[in-house]
Amino acid sequence: MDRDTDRRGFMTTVAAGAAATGVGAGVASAQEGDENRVRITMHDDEYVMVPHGLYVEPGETVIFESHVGAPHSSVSYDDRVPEGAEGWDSGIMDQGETFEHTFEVEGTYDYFCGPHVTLGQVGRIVVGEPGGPAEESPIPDEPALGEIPSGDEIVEQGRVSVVEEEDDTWLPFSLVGGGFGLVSLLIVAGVGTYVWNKEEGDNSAWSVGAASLAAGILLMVGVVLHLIGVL
Ligand SMILES: [Cu+2]
Repeated sequence: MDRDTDRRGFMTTVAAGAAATGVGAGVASAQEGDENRVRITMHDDEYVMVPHGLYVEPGETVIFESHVGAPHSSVSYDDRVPEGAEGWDSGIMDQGETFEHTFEVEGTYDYFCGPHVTLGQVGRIVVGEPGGPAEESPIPDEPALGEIPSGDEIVEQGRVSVVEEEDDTWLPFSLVGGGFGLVSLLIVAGVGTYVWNKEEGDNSAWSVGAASLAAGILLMVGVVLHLIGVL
């Protein structure tokens, strides 16, 4: 192989690394929007709904998204929805899966995550005017963080959350995007250094390449461990 061929190969690898970084950024921006979205997720090692108090207008749809700590579900308490209202049960959802429910009847709705209800993963939705059985007795499963807000508080604030929502929703995705970007660049640097200097028979170049590769692989392991909740 001559040097020009090496250089072309190196630049192709750099481009692939840059593309991988771009994919990471795309993951983050796809999380924007959706005012009526509840993330069924984790914060400070606790299972939480974010937000755990949400106001919607009658006829609006709420999207429940299974997030960190999945599998999760979204299930209404049978006896804590307004009279005449339909309950819901998303079934078990893996991370990234969503479930939608449209709320037609005004009142207060309490709900929980099936796998984590005993760990306090519960939430409340108010549609129009608060009311119904959910307002008449305390929720049977206390939230792991904070308190279930009153219906009036939810109407007043729109969203009530014990979690800084941007931290919770953006951080994992920034970590993933940034982590994979960095991993790509380190692997590109490792392979590139090796290819670039192969002809020279320079052992120090081998060391730089091997160190970058090792760092890239270690980082990737770290990102994966973070994703599955070990780190
Ligand atoms: Cu859960």
